[in-house]
Amino acid sequence: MAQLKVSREEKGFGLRSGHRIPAVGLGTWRAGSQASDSVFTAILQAGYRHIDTAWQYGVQEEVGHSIQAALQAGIERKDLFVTSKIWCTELSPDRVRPALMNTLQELKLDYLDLYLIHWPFRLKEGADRPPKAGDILDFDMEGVWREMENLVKDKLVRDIGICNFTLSKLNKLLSFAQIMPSVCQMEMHPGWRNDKILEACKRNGIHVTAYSPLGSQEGRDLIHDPLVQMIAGKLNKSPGQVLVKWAIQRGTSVIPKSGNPDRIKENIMVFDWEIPEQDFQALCHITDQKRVLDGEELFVNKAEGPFRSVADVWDHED
Ligand code: NDP
Ligand code: 1BO
Repeated sequence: MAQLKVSREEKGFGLRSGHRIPAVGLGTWRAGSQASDSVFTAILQAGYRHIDTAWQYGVQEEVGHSIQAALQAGIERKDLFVTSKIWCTELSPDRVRPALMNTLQELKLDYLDLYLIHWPFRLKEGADRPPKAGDILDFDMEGVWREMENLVKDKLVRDIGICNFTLSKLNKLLSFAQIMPSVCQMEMHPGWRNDKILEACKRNGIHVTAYSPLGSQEGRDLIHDPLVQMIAGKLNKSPGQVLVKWAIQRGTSVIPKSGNPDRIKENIMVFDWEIPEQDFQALCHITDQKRVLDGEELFVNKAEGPFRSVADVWDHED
């Protein structure tokens, strides 16, 4: 895997639309009651300009509150990059625009920088976890994407994209997209490199954002991985910084979540130093590769329905 240099001045990556995405953003999944303070700290004290949220996280109002506070403190809207995601229950063409309008209202914004399809599966409202028979509905990917494209045409969102796609779903989308996805957001860290989708996105000019870059909460404990710790010690950086920097050196933007002010600040202090090639490559060769977010709880019903296993969710591509 070749490394990619991120512009030191911009600290971001260009999108095919001509817009730029900041290299480091703040994740807000499971931020709960800390969301508002975290976003405030991130923007006004740590210098983040990229916030990643989603309707499903239930924190958009708190995120919006702190974005407003940042704007009132003098940060310009054009300098922020705000991402949100459409949830599975809204994945029918007639529900796309109302879902976006609700998200804009919660965030107190008049446009989003990036709107993503959160997962490429349509769930019935009130679907159980795991889903029962009939909870997973047909997903009209083309009809939904057309409506996402219309949001761009109407300047309600600047870029559109996808999350949790497989190669076969990506190819299907590319066969009818009139506006290409600018960004594909996927789980990526040294314990789940996800190389195939990264390469496919690069071939198609789609920028990739790495989610769960630290292995996620109660996921994979990469912070205490001996290799990560060894490299962190050698570079006099924290394990979290090494994981964030590894993602950037792969050419991906990255959205670590933290509710702790010190860790929020630490996670963005990843510029003006590099992981040396040998250490970068060592992190690229961890053999125990496994997803943390495999979608089992959300989509798998072993007895009935379209997804009887995690392999079904991922189109048997792993
Ligand atoms: P991360 O990999 O960002 O890990 C978050 C965990 O790491 C938290 O427990 C946090 O604790 C801890 N942490 C943060 N910084 C450090 C540090 N420097 N040292 C040690 N521990 C640290 O997990 P997420 O799964 O939250 O992923 C990040 C973001 O990606 C999400 O918040 C969300 O915005 C997005 N995402 C998108 C998905 C999608 O389907 N599109 C799926 C999953 C995530 P603490 O808060 O106490 O610091
Ligand atoms: C269930 C949502 C996963 C985090 O984006």
